[in-house]
Amino acid sequence: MSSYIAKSTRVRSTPFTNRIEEYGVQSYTVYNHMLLPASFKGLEEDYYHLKKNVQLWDVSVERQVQIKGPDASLLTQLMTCRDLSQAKDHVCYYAPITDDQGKILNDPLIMKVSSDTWWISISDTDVILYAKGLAIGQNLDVEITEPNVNPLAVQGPKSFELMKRIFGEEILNLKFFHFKKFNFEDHNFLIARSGWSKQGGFEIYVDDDQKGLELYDALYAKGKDLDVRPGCPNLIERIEGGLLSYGNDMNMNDTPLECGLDSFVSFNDEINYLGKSVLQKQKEKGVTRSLVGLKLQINEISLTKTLPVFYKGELIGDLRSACYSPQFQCCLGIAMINVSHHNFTEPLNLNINEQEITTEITSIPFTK
Ligand code: THG
Repeated sequence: MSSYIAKSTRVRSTPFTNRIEEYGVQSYTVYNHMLLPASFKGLEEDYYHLKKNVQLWDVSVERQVQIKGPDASLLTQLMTCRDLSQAKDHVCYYAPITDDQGKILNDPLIMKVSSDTWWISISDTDVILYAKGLAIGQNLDVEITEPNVNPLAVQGPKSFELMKRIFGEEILNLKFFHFKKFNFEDHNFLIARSGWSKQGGFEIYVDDDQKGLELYDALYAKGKDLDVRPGCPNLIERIEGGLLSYGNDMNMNDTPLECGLDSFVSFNDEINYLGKSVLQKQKEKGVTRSLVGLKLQINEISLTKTLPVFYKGELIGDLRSACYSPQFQCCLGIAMINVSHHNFTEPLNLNINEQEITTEITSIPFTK
């Protein structure tokens, strides 16, 4: 039996919901209290298409928390362990949000969009509440809002050709994780070379619903010969590529150091953020567990909750995401495992879900 998500104002639709329903969205998930398409023709078919062609992704769920005002930089830095003191106003920064214990509350991209305004492009938790709480508690002079901005991602190897047809050759000069304004029919759209896939592409920050729909239709019309299709973040592609998913692979009981995000954690004396002293201690002592990749010698797996992982009867961690990978021809998993059991040289016999599975423990991203 199939089941449906009951729509309401609380589970928000997006400016593109009508289009993707017309084009045959198969399932949704909910992310930031909003509809996120989860499949169109099926997980594997969507995966093969994404790796070869170009897809339009309605990722409106990547909400922007806008921090504006004289204390905007202070507040934004207070929330993230990444050093933003040298942030440029045309670059995206992957910047984990931490609490006072150094635990991860969110893993957004952060962009300085003007001298006193930041956008925090969030994953699935209510960062706006944390920001407001801190601003009130610390008496900061900022205005915190969620503007009507609905990102549309154009992903896949043919995204470059498609975007060139709409925005001209100049868009091809945009470097990875850089952003700039580009014109379409008298409207300037902020566009970044980014997106939650490893297949290349762009994210268009749509700040006008009507113009956004016109742009959506133009991308669709101009991409016919490229086999453009609606799409969405793909579980298989993102696991193969090692893109971590907050709420799945990491949660608010984990620190960035346990999640292998060390390069986004600053211990610079001049930088002040919540959880810094705790993270400093953890860095000195070393973590006791961390995220690893698992290559599981089975042909099928599907998770709806984390699964405990046992080795010789002992609980050594938990499996947080997994799928069958056509590229690696085995199942791939992302798991939090005690460092005492990181064994990168020989396969182990692990017990997961009452099944003995020969498993290779590897680093993330996976390598062949
Ligand atoms: N785009 C935008 N907002 C987002 C996401 C996005 N918000 C939610 C979620 N995704 C945030 N998390 C991520 C995680 C990984 C990446 C982007 C956002 C990513 N990482 C690159 C990688 O791992 O190869 C590069 C990281 C780096 O080196 O800085 O792209 O996708 N707007």
